[in-house]
Amino acid sequence: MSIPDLVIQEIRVRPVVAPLPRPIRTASGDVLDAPLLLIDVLTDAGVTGRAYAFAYTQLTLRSLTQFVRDITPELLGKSVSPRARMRQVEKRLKLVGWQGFAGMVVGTLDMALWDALARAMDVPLVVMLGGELRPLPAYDSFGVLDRRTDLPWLETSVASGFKAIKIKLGAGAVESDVAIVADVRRTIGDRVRLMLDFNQSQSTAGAVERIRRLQDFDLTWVEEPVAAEDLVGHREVRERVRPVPIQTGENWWFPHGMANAIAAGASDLAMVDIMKIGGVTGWLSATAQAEAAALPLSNHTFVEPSAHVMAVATTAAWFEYLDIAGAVLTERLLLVDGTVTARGPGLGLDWDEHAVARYAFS
Ligand code: SMN
Ligand code: MG
Repeated sequence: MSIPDLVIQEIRVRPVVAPLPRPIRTASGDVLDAPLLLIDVLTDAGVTGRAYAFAYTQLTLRSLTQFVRDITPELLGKSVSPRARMRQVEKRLKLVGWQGFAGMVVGTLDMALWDALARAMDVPLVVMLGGELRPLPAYDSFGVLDRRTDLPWLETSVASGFKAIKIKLGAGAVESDVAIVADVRRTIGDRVRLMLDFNQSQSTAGAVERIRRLQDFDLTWVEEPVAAEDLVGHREVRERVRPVPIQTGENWWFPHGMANAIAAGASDLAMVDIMKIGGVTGWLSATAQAEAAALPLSNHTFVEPSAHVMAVATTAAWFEYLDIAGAVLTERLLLVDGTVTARGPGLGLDWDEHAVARYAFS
């Protein structure tokens, strides 16, 4: 069976605001619902590639929608060749740069093109990438927790099979961080792994102080302690809090964003956002970079596409289970014995059209 020569016939874009299973409160702002851009790439062979962009806030949805509409004429009639289309738009947007709307749209279109190819071959994307469907150890990802009400969520997670939990910190005083981590460690026990995420909220000195106060709680990693683009700050925190591992990467834009962070020695681990890294095409570069730098590689939300690309990553580590699009899908990606396995064909995304209509954003 050869990869068919598909041609892009139409690109549909639909903004939605979908409900989340629980709010994602962070020290840098709260995500109380999921503003998503659903993209369908229709081809001449009747195969449709699907993907979604995560807009983080409703403020960007209309602009992202318009950008898809504006770039579409340059893609119609072109082959469904993700690498050729990436080269095409890279040349077109060179002066703009990837950070922001352009990168978010290009990364999502790339995912949809890869989805179309794999669907045309009627295989899961992971198989087309030369891998196989395999269970990925997952951690349950929470926001900033309220000690008074949220601890039962953790008990439910551990009871459902998660062997690792991430919580977010940094929203209050150091003492409140210490108190919540002590409560969480007491709630999940010593055998469940614990990751912390400051979501870029601390100064270098503040991050060092908080991590040193928390280091005895057996931390698997501490994520984005300072501003994502502050690579020197990440490296300084990393050197001053050793052996506590520093994690970052969800805000690396395209492969060069990752290369710059690795060169700066910014982190001990890497967690790559498949939209911001440049879709599947960008992720495949990230896989190679993580392998060369011996960085354990994790995903950032986007559970459905990430389950495919993590399965072919040689340094694949913990899988972030943070479901942001499940409310508009016919089937959520589910946890089985603490693991997640990709589903096909393609990325395994099928829109629940009733839900899409219900959560439509205009
Ligand atoms: C996060 C922040 C905002 C939205 C989704 C996820 C977070 C994470 O940084 O790592 O899960
Ligand atoms: Mg994070």
